[in-house]
Amino acid sequence: MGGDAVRVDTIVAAATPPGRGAVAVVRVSGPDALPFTCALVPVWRSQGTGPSARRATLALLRDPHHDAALDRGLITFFPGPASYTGEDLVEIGVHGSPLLVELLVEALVGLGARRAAHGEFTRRAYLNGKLDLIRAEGVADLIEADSEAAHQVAVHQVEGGLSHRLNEIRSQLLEVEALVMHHVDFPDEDDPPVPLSRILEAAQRVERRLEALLASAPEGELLREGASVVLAGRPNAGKSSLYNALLGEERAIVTAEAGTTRDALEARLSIGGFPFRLVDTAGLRTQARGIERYGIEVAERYLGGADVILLCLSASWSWGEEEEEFLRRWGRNTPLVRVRTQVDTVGAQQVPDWVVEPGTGPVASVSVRTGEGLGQLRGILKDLAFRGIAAKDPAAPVLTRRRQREAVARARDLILGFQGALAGGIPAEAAILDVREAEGALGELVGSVVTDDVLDQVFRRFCIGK
Ligand SMILES: Nc1nc2c(ncn2[C@@H]2O[C@H](COP(=O)(O)OP(=O)(O)OP(=O)(O)O)[C@@H](O)[C@H]2O)c(=O)[nH]1
Ligand SMILES: [Mg+2]
Repeated sequence: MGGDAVRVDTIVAAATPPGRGAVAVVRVSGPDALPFTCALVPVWRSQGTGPSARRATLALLRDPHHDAALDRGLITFFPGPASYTGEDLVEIGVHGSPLLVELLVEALVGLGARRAAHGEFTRRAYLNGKLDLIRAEGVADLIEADSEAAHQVAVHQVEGGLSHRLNEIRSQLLEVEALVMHHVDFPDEDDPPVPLSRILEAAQRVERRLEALLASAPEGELLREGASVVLAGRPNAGKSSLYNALLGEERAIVTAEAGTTRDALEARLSIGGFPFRLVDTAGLRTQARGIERYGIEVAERYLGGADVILLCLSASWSWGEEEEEFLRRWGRNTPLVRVRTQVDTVGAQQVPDWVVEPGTGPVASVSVRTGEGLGQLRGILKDLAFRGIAAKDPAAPVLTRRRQREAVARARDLILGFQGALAGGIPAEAAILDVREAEGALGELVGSVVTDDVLDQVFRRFCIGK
């Protein structure tokens, strides 16, 4: 964090995305936010007045250096500390023209403002104690969310749900520490006021809560990234057709010719409110050569990183050695759905043996012609990738980032180490260091003690103007 000597400057950026629109908003934050803004408004400049606080005021804006009219703007002044950044902050709404926004920003830069870096407004909000680091990350998640589930988790994170849970756990760790101190205060008594068993129980309670949070991490991270679903199977199995049907648009080329798809195609979509990345791949066949062989290698790369695999096979084909080999290679570590495609081409009663083979995971029967089975397949996908989160209370805290998962895992390992040490006869006053370190790891996570590196890492991926 900045030392005393650092003078805080005034920053400026467009808060709305680039491009044309009804309105665009430029934000100015810092000690000179108000004087810089007033310098753009001739009536205020000449009369020495300005906007009233927290009230939108319409005023004509002029660039004082070029003496050129900019636009009539809607100006709202939020005096610090009751503002997003905690500093004096002005929002200037103008017509949504990219050129106008640039001229307005330039005029403010001409007056002495600096163009803001990525996430600098939120970083200032954090440094001024307006929100903790977890909530700041929630702000980024909220902006990026492209599925309802990711949005819900982000809203609760911004509102402080995860921070609250982490702070509860931190105070439980402090309680464990207090118990230990109480325990060691009476070294000569056979019956100390706090028996070891009570300390162990308290430590186990913390451990269970950390475990519960950690259990949410794999799906929480998928909520941000989207679960990758890879379509695989022999040429002409109907993979591209299914890809298009799930996306609801004709994105991939479909032909009756085997080997149509050569490259991997990837698209984001939301299924039942959950985010997915759907990948269409080249048909797998062992005899392939040249460009087709290359397509298969690309497919294999995607299969290696898949969260769910859809192994497609026409309902009229029989299960072969290729499918067996595929299962052996890819089906062990990744959830796999056997998809019977083109079911409209066979009679309803005609169910091949491979469908009823037990123990090989779910089966879906689909037709892109009739739409049959697509809803069921969507349900299976949602279940395989997001069962845990889907079953939870939407307000339950979820870890959505590696930074969060790693800190919580470290705290969990330390508390396990503490329990092991106590059980192994290490004196409690020595073992307590692990508890303190665990508390420190969670403290760093919420941002009560933090280095510039961590801040850079968190705010780098924000957009400018946020
Ligand atoms: N009747 C019927 N035909 C289908 C269905 N799905 C796919 N087809 C047909 O099957 C053929 C192959 O479909 P594709 O989607 O290109 O198959 P693919 O697995 O992507 O094939 P490659 O890219 O060559 O590996 C096309 O002629 C499709 O029209 C279906 O549900 N019903
Ligand atoms: Mg294809």
